[in-house]
Amino acid sequence: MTRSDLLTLSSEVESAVAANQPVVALESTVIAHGLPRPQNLATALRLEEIVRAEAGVPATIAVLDRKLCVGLDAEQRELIANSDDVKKLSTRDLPAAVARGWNGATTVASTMWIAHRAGIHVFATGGIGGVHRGELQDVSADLRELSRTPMIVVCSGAKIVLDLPATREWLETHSITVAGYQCDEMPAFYSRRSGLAVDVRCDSPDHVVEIFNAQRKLGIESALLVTVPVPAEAEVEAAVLQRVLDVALADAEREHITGRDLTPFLLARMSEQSEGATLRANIALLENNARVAAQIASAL
Ligand code: PSU
Ligand code: MN
Repeated sequence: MTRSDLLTLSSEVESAVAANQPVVALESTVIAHGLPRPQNLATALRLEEIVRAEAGVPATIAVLDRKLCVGLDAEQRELIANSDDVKKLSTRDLPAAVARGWNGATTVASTMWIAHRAGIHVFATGGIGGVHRGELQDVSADLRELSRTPMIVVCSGAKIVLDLPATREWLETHSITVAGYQCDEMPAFYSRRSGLAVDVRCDSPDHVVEIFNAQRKLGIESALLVTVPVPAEAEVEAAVLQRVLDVALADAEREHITGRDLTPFLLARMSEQSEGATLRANIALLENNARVAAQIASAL
């Protein structure tokens, strides 16, 4: 079996890629492990609708029945959202998932890996993984994949649960250009501000495309990270955010939560503690990022 036998594009995505139409890749870990039921399935559907409303073709990615699936049908989407037997698969897990027939949702890292090989150039997500807080050197594979995959990744910065200054430094060291979409500061997921500068401000999809094209001309093989702040009306107030973050981090430490379970645990705990305010922000920024990504894909 070759790599292309493993890669299955839905017919819609396949013809859109072949015809150079705007396609936006979407990840599935946020559906399976990042959001609670039933909002997860509703959000997955909504993100696809938003991409379509901007004349784009959505390509949600997951691993099902030993295939890297690009573009899911309704049944596959429901399985990812509602089955208890869906693993969180990062790039390192793809070989085992294919060999053992594990069904799984893809993270930012593995979604990029697959989307790039499917010929897709634009990907929308919520927040990327990064350098975790604390003593242990827990660095998300999302960062490494960003450093070696030439794609436009639209997000709201790195997740607030991370060590944001350390994550910012990692992006710089590995030559990942960070653009601020209508902002001068990297957003911090549920919050519009981080105090960390972006490398360049982009005010329109065309500005983003100009930089992406320059990267290609220069032969720079890393991603262009386009950071978009959460819409102001959904931003979580700083004091609330600090309180729920402190509780979540302390609970994770006490319960010895580590590895792939850490991010989903922290997000769920913050949502409980904030009476859903962080969940509302998460959904709002995902929707907004899908829209911006589709506009960028159209401009490309
Ligand atoms: N963004 C969200 N919710 C999420 C994630 C991103 O709004 O759940 C997921 C992404 O799939 C990302 C993963 O790749 O969290 C990072 O996990 P880790 O820190 O274990 O690498
Ligand atoms: Mn990790």
